[in-house]
Amino acid sequence: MPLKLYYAPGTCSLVPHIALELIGQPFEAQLVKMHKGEHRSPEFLAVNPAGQVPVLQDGDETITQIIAITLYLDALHPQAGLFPQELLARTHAIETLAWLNNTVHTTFNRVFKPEGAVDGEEMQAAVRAKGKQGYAALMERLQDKVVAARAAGNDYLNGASIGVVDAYALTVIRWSQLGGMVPEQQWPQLWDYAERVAAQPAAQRAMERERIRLRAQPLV
Ligand SMILES: N[C@@H](CCC(=O)N[C@@H](CS)C(=O)NCC(=O)O)C(=O)O
Repeated sequence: MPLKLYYAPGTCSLVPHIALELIGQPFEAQLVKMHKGEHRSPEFLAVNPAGQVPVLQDGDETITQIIAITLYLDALHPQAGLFPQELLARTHAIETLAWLNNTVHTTFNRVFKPEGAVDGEEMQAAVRAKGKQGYAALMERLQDKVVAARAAGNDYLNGASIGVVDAYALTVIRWSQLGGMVPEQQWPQLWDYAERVAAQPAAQRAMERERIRLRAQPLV
């Protein structure tokens, strides 16, 4: 039975989506229409009671959380290069992945859905403004990591070819536009990197299936 990924276009499920494309074996991609509230439907809540994507199913097993899903995929397909092979490089890739997941991603939530943090329009506007500031600082740090990787002779955060950490970096750089932050002029090296990642065949296939592009219209 092929692996099955529940995804919603342009969300963080793009990360395991690109990972599955890097593996290159057939998988089932199940669209969850979040804009129609399908992630809150009884059918989807039976799959993931948290009402979130991504979800990976391997037969009867259900796995959630990007870090767990991608490490599982890596263990199943160690030759796919989802993470660096060498121990310290691998550890630092997982370190960056955890930072993207627990810091960058959660800061974006404050920009995109401040109503999840506080009540009242005024407070929400303040949370969003603070979130945008924080996100800009995080994009600066992400660019530093990209520049450091290049200085060490690596085109990507994963090394010579893209891996899970690059898929997540691409996702959050794309979000910076959705959040109306448009850091392109301010961070040319970051956008040059995002373009190079997005141009990779596995990223292209996943983005085509999701019908998304790197540059998106701001939503907030
Ligand atoms: N920590 C989770 C984050 C998952 C997450 O935030 N998913 C978002 C899309 S990017 C979602 O499904 N949001 C819908 C909701 O929370 O209602 C992971 O690593 O998988």
